[in-house]
Amino acid sequence: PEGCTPTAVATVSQYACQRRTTTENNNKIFTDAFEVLAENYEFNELEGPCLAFRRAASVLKSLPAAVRRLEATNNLPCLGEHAKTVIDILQYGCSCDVEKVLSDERYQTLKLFTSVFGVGPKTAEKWYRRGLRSFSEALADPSIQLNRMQQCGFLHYGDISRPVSKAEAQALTNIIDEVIRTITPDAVLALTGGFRRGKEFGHDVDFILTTLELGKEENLLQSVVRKLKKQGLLLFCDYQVSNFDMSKLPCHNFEAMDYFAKCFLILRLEGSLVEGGLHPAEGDCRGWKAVRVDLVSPPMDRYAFALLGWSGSRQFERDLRRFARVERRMLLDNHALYDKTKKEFLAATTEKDIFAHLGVEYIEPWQRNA
Ligand code: DGT
Ligand code: MG
Repeated sequence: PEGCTPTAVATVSQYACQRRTTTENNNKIFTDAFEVLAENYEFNELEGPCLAFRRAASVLKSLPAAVRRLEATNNLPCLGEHAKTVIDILQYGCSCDVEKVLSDERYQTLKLFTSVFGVGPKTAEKWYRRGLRSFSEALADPSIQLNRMQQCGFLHYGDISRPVSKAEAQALTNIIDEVIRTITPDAVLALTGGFRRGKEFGHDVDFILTTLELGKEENLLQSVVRKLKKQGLLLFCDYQVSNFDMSKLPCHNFEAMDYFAKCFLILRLEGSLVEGGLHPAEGDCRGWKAVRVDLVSPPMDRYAFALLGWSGSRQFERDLRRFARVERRMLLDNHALYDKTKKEFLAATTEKDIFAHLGVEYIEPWQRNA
C-alpha cells in the first residue's frame, strides 16, 4: 500500500532557526489563513493561540512542496491542533473560521487602523470602541488627537501602504551610503530586514549604520538626518536616543525594542534614482514616492548581534531566542548573548560566531524567511 516504502523522512525542527526557509512559499493558501487567525488573536490579546498559529504557518513555509493531504502534516511539529483549518482548506479551498474573521467588523476595522504608520493595536482598539469605523470618521472625530507620527502616517498613507520594491530599496541604499561617506570615511552600512533576506518587496527599508571606531557612532544618526533634511529628502523623523548600557543586559523581553540609537523615517524618493522607475501606482505622476526607512546605530562591538536581530524574520528571531533559552540556557537579544551556566557574555564579531556559540548550523539570511 501507499506509504509503505521505507524512505528516510527528514524530521522538521520545531525551531525556525533550525530550518531553512527561502522566500518561496509552497503553502501560501495555508499560511495566509493561519496568519489571519494569528492576527485576530493578537487583536484580542490572546498571545498563546496567536503564537501557535504563527508557528504553524512558519513550519509550512519551510516545506519544499505544497501539502496535499492531511496525513502529510502528521509528522510536522506545531501543526496538530490546527488540522481543522488545514482540512477545510484542502476540502473547500478556504476555511470557515478564516472567512468568519475576514468578515468580522472588528477585525476589519483594527486591520484598517493599524495599517496607518504610528497606529498600533491599542490605539486602533480605542478608536474602534469609540465607534469609529473608517479613516474619514477617525479624522473627523474632535476627541481624537493625532500625534506627529500618525499625522504623517495619514498624509503619506497612499505611498507608504504600497510595497517598496527591491530597486527602490537599492536606490535608498545608494542615497544613505553617499550621505554617510561625506560624514566619515570609516562608516559601515548594512541593508537588513526583509531585503537582506532576499524579499522582492517590503513595507519599509531597514538599515544598520555605524562606524569602525567605537564611540564615533554616537553622533552619526543625527548627522545623517541633518544631511537628509538639507537635501530636502526628509518627510518625517522620529529619533530615539541610545540608552544602551551593557550593565542592563541581558534583556528578557524579545518583543521590546533594543536600546540602540535609531530613527523611524519617511523619506522622499525620486523616481529618477530608481532603476526601472518607481513601483507603479495608478494615477500617480508626481515622479516621487514617500518611503518608510528605519535606521539603527549600534556601537561596532555590538554589530553582529544587531545585524542578526534586525535581519528577521520575526519568527526566526523569536525561535532563535527560544532555542537559546530552552535548549542552551542562554539569553540572546539584539545586544548580546549571555550564557547562564557560565555566567558570562559570549563575544561575537560575525553572525556565524553567534550561531556557533548556540550550536546551531549557520543559516544564510535568505534562508531565514520563517
Ligand atoms: P517587511 O514587512 O517587508 O519590512 O519585513 P521585515 O522582515 O523587514 O520586517 P520589519 O521591517 O518590521 O522588521 C525587520 C526586523 O527588525 C524584524 O525581523 C525584527 C526587527 N524589529 C523590527 N521592529 C522590531 C520591534 O519592535 N521589536 C524587535 N525586537 N525587533 C524588531
Ligand atoms: Mg522591513
